[in-house]
Amino acid sequence: MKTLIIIDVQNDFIPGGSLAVPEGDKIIPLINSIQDKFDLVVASQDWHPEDHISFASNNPGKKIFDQIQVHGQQQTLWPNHCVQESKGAEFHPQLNTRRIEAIFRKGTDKNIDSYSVFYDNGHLKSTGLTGYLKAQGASQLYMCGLASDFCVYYSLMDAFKEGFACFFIEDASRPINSEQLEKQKEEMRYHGIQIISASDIE
Ligand code: VGL
Ligand code: ZN
Repeated sequence: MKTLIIIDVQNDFIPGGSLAVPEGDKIIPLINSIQDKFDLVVASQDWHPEDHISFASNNPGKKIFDQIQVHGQQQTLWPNHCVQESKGAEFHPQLNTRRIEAIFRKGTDKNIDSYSVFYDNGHLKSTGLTGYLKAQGASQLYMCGLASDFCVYYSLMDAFKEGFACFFIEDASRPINSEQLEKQKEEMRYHGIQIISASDIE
């Protein structure tokens, strides 16, 4: 069963937002145009409390994009973004949400970040997405959204480990750092994740 997972198409990740991904707005018409090709459409939202550890403002003496250690893992510090119930956390108004059957929220624990929509960055807590998808009969997962090199990449890396056939829709996604994405694409190919364009979807 073909499932589309739309990752974090939220105002804060779109130009004008606090953690804008370059050209993040360009993918929205494309995402809208492919939704009807899928049996199931699911979306994620980055959904942080105001005191979230990933915000530079909550780490005295640190600046945006500094790296810190959290539970033994490297954590990039970000501008405040996707605060629960704020405008910035809402889906972009141009995203068509009519086909979205379930929304999974992540980054809700103030003490740990979560790039993947399956697990937090420490792989301690699951969002329940795997169980939901398996119960629905999902087998092929197509992912798109923002940002390619963070939430989309980490979600794909978890998804293939959970046994799904995975597809990265590159032109329906945009990265924060395109050099980083090139390295990650090598890793995706190595693990059998297919890198496709929206026009490849039947
Ligand atoms: C994301 C940075 C911080 C993403 C979320 O959705 O890719 N990136 N939080
Ligand atoms: Zn975040």
